[in-house]
Amino acid sequence: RTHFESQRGRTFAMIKPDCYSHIGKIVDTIVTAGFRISHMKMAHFTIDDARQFYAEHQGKPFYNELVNFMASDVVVGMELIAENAVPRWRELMGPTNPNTARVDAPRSLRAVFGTEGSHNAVHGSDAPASATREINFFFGLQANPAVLNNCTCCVI
Ligand code: RTP
Ligand code: MG
Repeated sequence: RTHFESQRGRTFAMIKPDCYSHIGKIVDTIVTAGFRISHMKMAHFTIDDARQFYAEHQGKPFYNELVNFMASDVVVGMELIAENAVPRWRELMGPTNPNTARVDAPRSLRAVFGTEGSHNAVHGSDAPASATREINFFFGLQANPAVLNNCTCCVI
């Protein structure tokens, strides 16, 4: 395995409930940016699902609003494969707050599709370990070394 290949990884991406009508454009942006979408699923979180998914934020002032928002309508979860998938997806998303994103990263997904505050269009894992936890939560999938390292169909 080359060093380049060993950097290849996966992340969990999710289209939040405010962006149902923009699924096509967001998927197009993801593929055009060079990610491989290895799994994709629609779901509608219960309040308890949303609480578990964002458990790290329990007790923060925005937690209840975030949980209610995430359970308010359908979401689309994706496992994305790319070199340095976690930071590359976060870069494509842009800063957490859409208003900040519009100033600092005007072409990012949150700048283009986010409205304000919690309604920021997309989610992305903050570290490889978070990606594993979130992918297991959403799909129940273990990391597949064949997909990560030997998939000749992936031109990324
Ligand atoms: P995410 O986990 O959804 O990808 O977002 P993130 O890493 O950029 O931000 P994080 O700190 O993990 O916050 C999770 C989500 O909570 C909402 N939030 N609202 N009003 C606020 O101050 C505030 N801070 C965070 C956002 O929906 C954020 O994406
Ligand atoms: Mg986060």
